[in-house]
Amino acid sequence: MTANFQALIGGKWIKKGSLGTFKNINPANTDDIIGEFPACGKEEVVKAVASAKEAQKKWALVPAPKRAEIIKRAGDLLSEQKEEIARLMTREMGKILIETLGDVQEGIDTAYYMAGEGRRMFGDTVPCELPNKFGMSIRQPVGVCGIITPWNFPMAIPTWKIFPALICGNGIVFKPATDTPATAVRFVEILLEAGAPHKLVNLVPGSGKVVGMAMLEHPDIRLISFTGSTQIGRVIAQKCGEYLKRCSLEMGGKNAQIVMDDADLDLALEGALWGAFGTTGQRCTATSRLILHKAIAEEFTRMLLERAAEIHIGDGLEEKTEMGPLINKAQQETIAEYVRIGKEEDKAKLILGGKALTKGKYRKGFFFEPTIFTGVKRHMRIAREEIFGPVLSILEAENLDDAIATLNDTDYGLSSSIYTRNVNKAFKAIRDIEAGITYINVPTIGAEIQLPFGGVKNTGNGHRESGHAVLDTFSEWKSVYIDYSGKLQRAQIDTDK
Ligand code: UN1
Repeated sequence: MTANFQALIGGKWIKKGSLGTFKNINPANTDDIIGEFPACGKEEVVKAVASAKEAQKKWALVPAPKRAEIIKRAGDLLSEQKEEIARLMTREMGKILIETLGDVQEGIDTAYYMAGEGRRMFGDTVPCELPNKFGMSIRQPVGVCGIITPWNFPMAIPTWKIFPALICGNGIVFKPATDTPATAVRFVEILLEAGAPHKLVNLVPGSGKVVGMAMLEHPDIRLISFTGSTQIGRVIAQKCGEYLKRCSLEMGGKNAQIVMDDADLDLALEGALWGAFGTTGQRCTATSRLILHKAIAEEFTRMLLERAAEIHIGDGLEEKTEMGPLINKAQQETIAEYVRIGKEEDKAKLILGGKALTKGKYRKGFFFEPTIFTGVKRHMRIAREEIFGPVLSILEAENLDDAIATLNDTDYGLSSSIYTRNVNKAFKAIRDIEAGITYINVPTIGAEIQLPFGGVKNTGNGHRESGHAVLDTFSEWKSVYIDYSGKLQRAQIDTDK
């Protein structure tokens, strides 16, 4: 197994980085060490960038439909190895098998979508204002792209970034999260097997402080695409500002689900459970606030409490498990700290959970109970800060306007949801909710890859992943004017002749 867990720098797999190695641990069972991984440093980043830069020049000349064939093959290989990769992913990051299968599926979907872009990548052809003149816009590569990804979607998120980067003709320096390097290795192996040039794609595992920082400061990395916390995103944005790098950030969320008094409560209940406790709440799209119309608040809270108390917690590879562990000890401590904060905030009431599970079969993992607070008010920290765990804050609203105002009363703006059977209310919510994604009668999680993904306010910096929108991140527009009149024609000046 160890042979698989290497870094890929300049077309060569290496076992050790300049900073040695680090261990990858199963969060459901700390006795289970998945492997040792090279801890890379600046030296490896410099080599990786040089390699990607050189290889990118050739790759940019490969016709996009040919690049697409490689991406399509990568999709096929992901498909063939879906189950095996999903099992490895559950082992390294804890979420349950159906979710890790879904994570790989998201990568497959992106591969096939982006392979299609190889024959599209639409630009514009436009009429020109002068006779015998032609105008069009084409997409060109950006150069070397720095890809920095989180641990919660170890396959989906790297594929969201790397497939579009490749179809647009770019070179890759990829730093996966230190908690999930094994899935990243599998992905890069698949890219090579599918035919991606060895020196074009570089995998540089290591810490954000060292590897990430070296990527930010390297002048030949022209673009950084990052998914992670708003705190780190700010640092990245500042650095990219200093170096005038293009930078696409997908950061935190404090997503809410509204349940109106006319909603199908059973349906809304399924949505709330899945949105809040799926992936143990560790999605940027997770439902961390539930905004209940006051007329149904009591009944819905009772329904939710009953079901949430029954969620089966355990190792994500066991079939009966509905919620796996948190990613690591630090995250377990953070969640416990938020519960402490919640308990101290005036009038918030802990009605379920609130504790790390540390005994019996849970003693070797980073488990946490599904946790629900009621009586939460907009100003409270548990209503405002991203927690990234199985903690749900319930707020009440007087009516639709109040519910939307409560939903919008956050620094973030990624995902949002409303359950209502009233079409007028649904459309008002679509118009007035401040978020990159709004779901009607669907939970806040589960975006499909053919629509743009990203958020407003402190969630993003104006870019989107997925859909064709992501191509705007990974390509530069070039406008082309072709004058076949054989004479100088001056735009804006010779137009009346
Ligand atoms: C994330 O949490 O960063 O929409 C991504 C969803 C998934 C992707 C989540 N398709 O919940």
